[in-house]
Amino acid sequence: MSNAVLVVVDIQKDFCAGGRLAIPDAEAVIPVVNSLMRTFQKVVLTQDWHPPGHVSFASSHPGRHAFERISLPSGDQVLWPDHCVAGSLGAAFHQALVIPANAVVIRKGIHPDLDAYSAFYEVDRTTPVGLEAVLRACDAGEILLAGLATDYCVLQTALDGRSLGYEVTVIDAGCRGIDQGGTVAVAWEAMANAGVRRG
Ligand code: VGL
Ligand code: ZN
Repeated sequence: MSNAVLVVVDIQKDFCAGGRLAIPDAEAVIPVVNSLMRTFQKVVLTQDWHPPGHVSFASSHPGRHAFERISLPSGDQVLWPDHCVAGSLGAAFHQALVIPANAVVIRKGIHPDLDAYSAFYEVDRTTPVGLEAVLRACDAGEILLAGLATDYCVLQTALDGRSLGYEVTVIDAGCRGIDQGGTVAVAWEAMANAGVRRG
């Protein structure tokens, strides 16, 4: 039997109420995630962590607005409000999160010209973010996923996990999405098609 690792995605102030890219009802995931974290021996938390002027920020593209899509060398990119700037208060974990002392923290989106949604690979699909190395070190064959946002970072982490051969369960009650134009429903469908379990 292989070990299961809990992966908690981007529960940061900027994605919660009052933050720069606030996700509706984001705080509702915190009690769910806190109780999951108490039951797992190995917990990984990710943090979206962008340098100022990051390529995913609309403000880095004169004349462009948040939530527009543009084409970049790395592919199609949704532009976001400035968010989770490395070291800023908005990039901090939400204060209500009870983080186990032995948790591993992985930061993603750290390269100025590349976005990262998945905790496995950046959007170029080749630059590793770090989760795979942690899973190998733990001899894990299975991940449970919860956090923000269902339709971006949770989705892409789940899909990459399946592509790499992991068993993946996404905890429905532990996730919330940005959901611009029905993207949460599309995300659940894509995850189901990839063999992701909905827990
Ligand atoms: C995320 C949009 C931009 C996420 C991160 O954590 O899902 N979404 N950066
Ligand atoms: Zn981001």
